[in-house]
Amino acid sequence: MGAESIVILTGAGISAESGIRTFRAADGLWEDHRVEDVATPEAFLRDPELVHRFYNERRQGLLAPEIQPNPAHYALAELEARHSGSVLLVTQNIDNLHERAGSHNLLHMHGELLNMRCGQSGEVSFFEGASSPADLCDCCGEAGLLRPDIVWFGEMPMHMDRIYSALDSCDLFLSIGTSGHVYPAAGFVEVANAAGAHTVELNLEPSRVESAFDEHIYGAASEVLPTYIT
Ligand code: BV8
Repeated sequence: MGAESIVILTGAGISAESGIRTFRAADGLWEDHRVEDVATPEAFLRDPELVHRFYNERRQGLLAPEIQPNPAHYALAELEARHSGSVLLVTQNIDNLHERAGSHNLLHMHGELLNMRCGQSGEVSFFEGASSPADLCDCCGEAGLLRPDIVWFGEMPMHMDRIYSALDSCDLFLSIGTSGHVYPAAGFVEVANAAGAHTVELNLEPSRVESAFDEHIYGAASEVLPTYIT
């Protein structure tokens, strides 16, 4: 891969073959719970018990032994290890499969399922259990302040400055396993295009923003990615 600086964006599709349901697949997560019922600050205010339960379910699901990184995650970790230039991996996913596959230069722009955050102090801590509104935070010692360290709809995604500065100077932008529904992630390809980068969409099917990409490679990530990066 000749490019000097690579930015990679991943979405739920890269974890699909690891057994984590995507949001928009027929049996996706959103079908079980309407988005406005769980992934918004308003929902958390209105019904914290439901929102804690929704993330507890997904956290326990993620920690199940059968959930493992798949060849697509490993291919990206290998690309980072081998590439002489810079590789920044930006994921929309809240799972930890990229880390477990060995990726290091990684930003979770929508947060992480295995972290909890205190709404008052902002303190973030690793968390693998089941949370509830009654839990006391270690920092303030009060109940009702802990929330999943996850970016809900209407909230500002994380690490945006670092992401935009990497996009502004990248030569290659790979978008993998994302449907292009959710912004600002779906707009990253335009920033990469403006920077003069070569932009590639690797997905099971055309995304909503497929027309913005120079190149399209369709197929299952665990099949197309290992071949693409060699
Ligand atoms: C913000 C954490 C402003 C939660 C998530 C109207 C128009 C445009 C935008 C908006 C609008 N109304 C509102 C907005 C903004 C909104 C938005 O974009 N809404 C959409 C729905 C229209 N965005 C926001 O609210 C964002 N914040 O804008 O803030 C702001 C500015 C300043 C100050 C304050 C605020 C925040 C968005 C983050 C929401 N949180 N996740 C949780 O997980 O519970 S988003 C969540 O959904 C995921 O993180 C992910 O990003 C997204 C799902 O998308 P994908 O990852 O693409 O998954 P999906 O299932 O859709 O697609 C999977 C793809 O993989 C498919 O294409 C499939 O074909 C493919 N695939 C399947 N299997 C495979 C495969 N590919 C390869 N191999 C396979 N095996």
